Amino acid sequence: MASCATLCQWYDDCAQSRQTQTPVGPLVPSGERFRGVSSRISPPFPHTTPLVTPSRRSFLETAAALAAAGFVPRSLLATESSAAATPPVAAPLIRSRPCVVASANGIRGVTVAYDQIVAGQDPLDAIIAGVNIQELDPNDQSVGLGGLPNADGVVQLDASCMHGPTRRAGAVGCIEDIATPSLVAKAVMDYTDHIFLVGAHARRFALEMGFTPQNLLTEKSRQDWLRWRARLNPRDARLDYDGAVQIRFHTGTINMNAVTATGDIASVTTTSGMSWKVPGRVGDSPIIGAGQYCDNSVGAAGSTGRGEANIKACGAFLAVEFMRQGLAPEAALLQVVERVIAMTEARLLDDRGRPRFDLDFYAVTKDGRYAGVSCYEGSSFAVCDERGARIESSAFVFRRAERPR
Ligand code: SD4
Repeated sequence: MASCATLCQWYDDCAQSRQTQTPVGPLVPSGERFRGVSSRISPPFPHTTPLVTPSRRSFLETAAALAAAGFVPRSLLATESSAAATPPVAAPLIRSRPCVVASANGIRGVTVAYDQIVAGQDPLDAIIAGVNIQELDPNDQSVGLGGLPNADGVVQLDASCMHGPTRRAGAVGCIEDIATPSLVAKAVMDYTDHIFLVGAHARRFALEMGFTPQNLLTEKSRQDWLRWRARLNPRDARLDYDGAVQIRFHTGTINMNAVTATGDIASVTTTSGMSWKVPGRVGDSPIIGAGQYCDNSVGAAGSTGRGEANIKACGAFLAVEFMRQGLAPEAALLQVVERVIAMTEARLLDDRGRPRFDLDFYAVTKDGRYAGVSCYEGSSFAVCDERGARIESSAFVFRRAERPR
């Protein structure tokens, strides 16, 4: 347990950095008009309580509580004498409860990521370790190894990530032969002055960085592709599709977002995109601000589902902006879905304005609140916090029965 003197020293060392923290934006009322319901109720005006600058006394109480719960950073677990020898400098202020939120297929990953962040691991490293589980799982046909291929039978992957504390981002689009594009996106972030590499050059960059190429098309995904090929409409995946029977497009993706006990935030999304896509097609997942976004002073958000619908609304960025304005995560995500629908062309809406596609969003705030929201009732998401890993029902805009046939 950290001694009181050590904690006081650390608190005082933080005082100066607290002066410079970004203020929270103005409040706006939450979106009362939405029809979605959730199993959880979020406080409507989350930022009426300041996120920063607790009193010295409340800081010590918080630190003691976090220590008891096992959340105190390793740096605080020093003895009095070792603290004197190496005084902690510029240590971040504790102001959050650790939380990891992801698409439902991230249920294994959120546990891994959560364990890592409470052990003091960087949040981006932690969530990338979480999504690597799905990327490397040949049975998950929505990401990485075993992902469903494009129309040519080639697995092309997209991924992006953001690191809140350093305000950096990385992305790859249409990369082939590398099972963990999330790690390549992070390598773009870490080792180049760029943000986004695509296609053959993204692959070449990965090889230069030491990634091992492999055939990502599993036998199961190849058989699925062959079945689709056998029933291919000549104009499949093109705008003049004539309504003939076709093998359904499949979608799948993993988005994961985390906040640590010290309020540091990160986000990542990785995918094989839509199955049977036009070769070269890039979805929303690798687009910073669409497939995922994070701002260390506010929170993070990301998406799964029809990328073409999300890209035009910059959904992840918009969600973070709504949270910055004071909306709770669920209200923010419901507003994003409403915006997506407002930006959708008529051919993808039924005669009552309901979308003919699925789109889900996930978000976490700097103080550890979270939400998942979907266009239609029936979706779920994965979350892990001090109560453990679990699947929760997403809030929604339309009831299941309202979905166009
Ligand atoms: C894409 N958003 O490529 C991805 C696909 C997806 O669940 O998330 N599917 O458009």
